[in-house]
Amino acid sequence: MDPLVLHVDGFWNSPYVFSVFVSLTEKKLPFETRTVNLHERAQRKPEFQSLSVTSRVPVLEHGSFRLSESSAIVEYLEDSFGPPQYPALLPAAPRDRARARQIMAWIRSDLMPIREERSTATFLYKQAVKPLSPAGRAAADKLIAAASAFIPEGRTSLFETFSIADADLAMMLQRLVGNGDAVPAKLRDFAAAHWQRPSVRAFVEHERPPYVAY
Ligand SMILES: N[C@@H](CCC(=O)N[C@@H](CS)C(=O)NCC(=O)O)C(=O)O
Repeated sequence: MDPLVLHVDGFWNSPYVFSVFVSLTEKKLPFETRTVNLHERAQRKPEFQSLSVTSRVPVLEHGSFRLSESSAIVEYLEDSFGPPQYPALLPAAPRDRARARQIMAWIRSDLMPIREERSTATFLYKQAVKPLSPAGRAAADKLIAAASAFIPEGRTSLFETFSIADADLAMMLQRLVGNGDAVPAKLRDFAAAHWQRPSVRAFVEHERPPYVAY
């Protein structure tokens, strides 16, 4: 098999890197990681620019093929290493697959005040945070309403089996849960269940250098 190399941010706190790292780990694929120190603007170096084209992490190398954009990488992994030989990242039923993609696209394109006021560094590096601003609270309420609608009652997964949309949604909810913001019990249970998942632990517990704000 062509070797797989994942280019990650130096602080291991990119939610997009997280999604791809968890996908590779769930599929039990052997892969190496290479760090790109964004705070040193290493993404602008010509060698990374030519590799990534877009100068952002994550980038997956699979042999001579290079791909950026986390959702494209997840889909590529699912197409290249699909079930039944490898564990699935997306549900099998078309409507569930579409819902998973909807949630993934929404998480990547909305809720900016939460991403700003509750950056992943706040809980992965345990930084002090201020109370949510009115815009942050409005975004939190929107996240809580949508997640409550998406997650079926009595379940700690979106669908019958794990999907990468679960991990993405858990990471977004963890921004609130991990900072002590009020979240309904159903969503806390959902986030806690996924936070214990071995693929998620492997990312959360990965060694990190001291954080430098940039
Ligand atoms: N839509 C992209 C977002 C990737 C992204 O924003 N990566 C950030 C790190 S979290 C990055 O590389 N920033 C460096 C830059 O934009 O210069 C994805 O899903 O992969």
